[in-house]
Amino acid sequence: MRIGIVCYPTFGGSGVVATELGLELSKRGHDIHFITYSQPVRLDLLGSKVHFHEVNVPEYPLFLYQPYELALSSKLVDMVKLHKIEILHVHYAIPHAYAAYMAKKMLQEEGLNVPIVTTLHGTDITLVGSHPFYKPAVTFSINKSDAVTSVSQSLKEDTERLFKIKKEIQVIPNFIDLKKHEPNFTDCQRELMASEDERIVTHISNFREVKRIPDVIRIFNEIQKKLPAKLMMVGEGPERKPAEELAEELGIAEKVIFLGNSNEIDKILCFSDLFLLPSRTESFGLAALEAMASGVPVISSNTGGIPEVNIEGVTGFLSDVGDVEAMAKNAVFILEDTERLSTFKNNAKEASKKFGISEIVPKYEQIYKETLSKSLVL
Ligand code: GMT
Repeated sequence: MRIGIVCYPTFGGSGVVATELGLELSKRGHDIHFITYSQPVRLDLLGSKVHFHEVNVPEYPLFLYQPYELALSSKLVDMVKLHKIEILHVHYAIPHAYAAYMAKKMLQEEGLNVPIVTTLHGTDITLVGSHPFYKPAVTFSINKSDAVTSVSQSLKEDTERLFKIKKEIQVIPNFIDLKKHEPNFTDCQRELMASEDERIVTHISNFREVKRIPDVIRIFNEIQKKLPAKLMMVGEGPERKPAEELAEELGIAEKVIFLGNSNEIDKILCFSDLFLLPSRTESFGLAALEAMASGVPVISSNTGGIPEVNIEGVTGFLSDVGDVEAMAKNAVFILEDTERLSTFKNNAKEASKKFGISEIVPKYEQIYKETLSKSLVL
């Protein structure tokens, strides 16, 4: 199949999932065309089956806001015609599903029928999409998609609760390339980060308010009172500076290492002992799954789709949002006993296997096939 993938190219779960999906589909023989405003961060491999088409938005001083949807829908029309793309898979409803629908209508005028698969990722529904300023457009574009998927059962339920959805939403969980998380001892440089007696606690995110970054620092503060430990903070975003200030204020700055964005999180996770994800809401928690695949147990909040990934008492522990005390207590429980830590690590790795890329990607292929055959009948 010739598949167009639209996503956000930046660090963030939806872009990561879209990129990994495209790469895997190309390995399975499909022709993949990424269409977005810059090359996706995890897309280092362009080849005969993986293409990237940049959406340019010409600046014009009359516009206070440059019209990205317009540029994207025009680019989709051009790329579908030029590369004979058969199906468009858009990740994140805003504004991708909307732009794809406009492209579809324009293409229909020329006698071309290109079905749209929309994958909902979370913030496009729970945080941004349900805002009254966007809601009618988001509802419309979901209902006009030929197929709709969500990355967790919880997100499906949220979408049905927040919008008037007439379309069936199919749940296809996020996935992981388990091979990337196999330990490679030449790359796993634990000794650069901490001494042998220290536990390594890690957090990876885009440092937005929804991730409750101050909770990460406060949980770690309690942990380090009980046992020697370091905290690796991976990512960039508006909450980074306040987090650095909080670490300073608590007197633990030298134990908290800010590493910035990384394309090699497997090389950080391989030496991590525990992952913290205390988010206010999380449709899935891809970062937690990546941690688990590297054999890292997870201390998280019990919100959204996280309980579909992190299993209470098995791969880690889940607590109410904001319950720093409980999260810290559970973290220490896992970290203080080497044998217990090792059991949690094994459990985490084992549980991640059900989200293996080869289990999940065929589900998308199936949806493409069904959607294409339905659209041929119409
Ligand atoms: O978490 C973010 O802020 C990034 C966001 C995104 O759209 O890239 O992540 C969402 O999609 C990920 C991939 O499906 C999910 O794993 C995250 O849980 C989800 N984030 C939220 O729901 C807050």
